[in-house]
Amino acid sequence: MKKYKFIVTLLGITALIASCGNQGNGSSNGALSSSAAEKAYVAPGEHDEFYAFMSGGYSGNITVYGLPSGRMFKEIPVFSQFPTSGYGYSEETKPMLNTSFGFVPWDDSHHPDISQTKGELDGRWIFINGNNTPRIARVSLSTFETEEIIEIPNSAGNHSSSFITENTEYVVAGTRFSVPVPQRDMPINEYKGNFKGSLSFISVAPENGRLNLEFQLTMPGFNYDLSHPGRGKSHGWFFFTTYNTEEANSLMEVNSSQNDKDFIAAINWKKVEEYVKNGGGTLMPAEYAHNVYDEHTHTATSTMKKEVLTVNPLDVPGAVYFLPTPKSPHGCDVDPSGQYIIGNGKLSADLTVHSFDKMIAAIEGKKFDGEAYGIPILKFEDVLAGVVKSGGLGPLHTEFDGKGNAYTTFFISSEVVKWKLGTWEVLDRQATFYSVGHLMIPGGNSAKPFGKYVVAMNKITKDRYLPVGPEMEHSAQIYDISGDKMELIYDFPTHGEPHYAAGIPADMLAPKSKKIYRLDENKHPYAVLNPADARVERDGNEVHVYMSTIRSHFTPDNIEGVKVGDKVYFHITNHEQDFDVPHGFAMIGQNTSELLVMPGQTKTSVWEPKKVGVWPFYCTDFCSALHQEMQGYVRVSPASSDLPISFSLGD
Ligand code: RUQ
Ligand code: CUA
Repeated sequence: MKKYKFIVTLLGITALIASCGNQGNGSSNGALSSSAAEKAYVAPGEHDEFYAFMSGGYSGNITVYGLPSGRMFKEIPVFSQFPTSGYGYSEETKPMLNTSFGFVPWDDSHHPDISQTKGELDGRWIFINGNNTPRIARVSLSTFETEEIIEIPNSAGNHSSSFITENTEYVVAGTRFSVPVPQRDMPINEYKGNFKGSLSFISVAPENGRLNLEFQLTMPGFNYDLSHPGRGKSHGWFFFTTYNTEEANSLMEVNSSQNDKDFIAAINWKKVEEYVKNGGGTLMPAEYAHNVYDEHTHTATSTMKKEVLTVNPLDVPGAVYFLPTPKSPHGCDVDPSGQYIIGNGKLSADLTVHSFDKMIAAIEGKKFDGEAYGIPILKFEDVLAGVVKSGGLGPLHTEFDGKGNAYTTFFISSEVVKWKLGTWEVLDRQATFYSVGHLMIPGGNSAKPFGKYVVAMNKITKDRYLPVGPEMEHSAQIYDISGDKMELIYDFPTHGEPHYAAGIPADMLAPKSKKIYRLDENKHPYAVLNPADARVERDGNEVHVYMSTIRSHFTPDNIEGVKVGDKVYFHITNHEQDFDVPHGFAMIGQNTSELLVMPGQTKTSVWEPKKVGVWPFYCTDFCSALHQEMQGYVRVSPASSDLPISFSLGD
């Protein structure tokens, strides 16, 4: 451990020397402010400057952090069941995880993206993709709860997702793995020419965020890895990196790395949209779930959709072009002006920067270099704006600071490299610990980045923290980028595997963060709005408990007349109307998780009693000095019993 401290100290000294030698641009590089600890320190009781929403990778969720403190505020359950709140366990939220494959209680979440208006963050919603069972989720940035999940048919490994257009017209989802479309029984080695890659455009209703899968472009069977929207001058276009243009289906690490160049696919979605509005496209049978959570009934519903509109790119001339891009590109990033499209060939050292203006000129001049499945390929030299001779290895992702600089991560050489847009010169490089994947600057994927910090999200942790067995949480580092040189100011563990993240100034979200649900707006069909209406009703072998909670009791708290073989529904309404006073509910032997019921909310927990006896339930959240008294009993009689239902409180 001492050794590492020593190295860190050395690095600190190096940074200090570097910043001393660079007095050009003043204040933030001065000797006093070079105290890294001070820059990351947010005093107890003080609030952070930014929210950072990190994808949870194989946790399926999103975690919320503060910047620059690196403090974790919340885990928002999205694609995974979450016993901490009862998400995916309560009757109300189970439909959120419904899919055409049935109930899928997990996913792999990669790329959060915050809604935008005119290319700038607007803080209404955050979207994220489920990679494994293709889905897109919309999370409210006032309740910080998942409100909607839509499944994507004809997709597999939903990875070039979920990125949004400049005015949140669409959230875009692309398939990483091409598959037979429609799915069918066929030999795998007949992949080439037969499998397809679907790029899906999901509209977002401006008033309430509702998602609708408008159309799917049926592209050649490549792997569509990442994507980003055009903005400003390139608004109306969307760019996707591809790899495996070889269309290999086995030993991919060799066979899909044969071509010197793969493509960035440039999609003029406005053209496709117009084509579709004029009746273009083919309706194809499909099956995909659309799940919506209603804030007033506190309940989700799942609807199975039956059709999807597919578009053959060859039917929309001028809508799709390929830009040759070296060496199996991964990241596909667009600068804040919309002029530069950066493709990071993960097997190369150099970054390829394409020019939007040059692309348009080449298209207008009809200067093509052949075609792939009928889609015109532009000439590499005609669209190239420049090459960044990075000196690093394994470039992955790029973000922007809004001051004319770009920052690219290098997985193999474990570093972030800062370079200048337009001159392509490398300005600075800082080590990451270790093997960095994505990086994030708040607003770094918009027309208006807030270029004060960059967060590097690493794949390998190794010796950064105390060992905790073979598996470590992934590490992240925060760098201050307000000066000429990046300065490492903090290092913190994350949860799951944060692929991408999205950040936003705290003052855009904090004032509108919801504090309670209003009881008088509760439209849950099983809500108890007045404790006097609390009751227990039998309906065949179903028992419905209409229960209310307030510090510090359940109403009712003694229930008799329940029998073995019954199915007992506890519908629990929290009557608190104070910020941060949830009550919990847990029943002994229940085959599900506890529930955490927010003030004004109703949630339902199911219990199927298996044994005769008197069984307790209790509140799981320490809600008051008398929280330990917040408990009750259910008497369970034999299946043959004819004891009638009765219930009480205080007698
Ligand atoms: S990935 S580390 Cu976005 Cu899933 Cu690049
Ligand atoms: Cu309610 Cu503890």
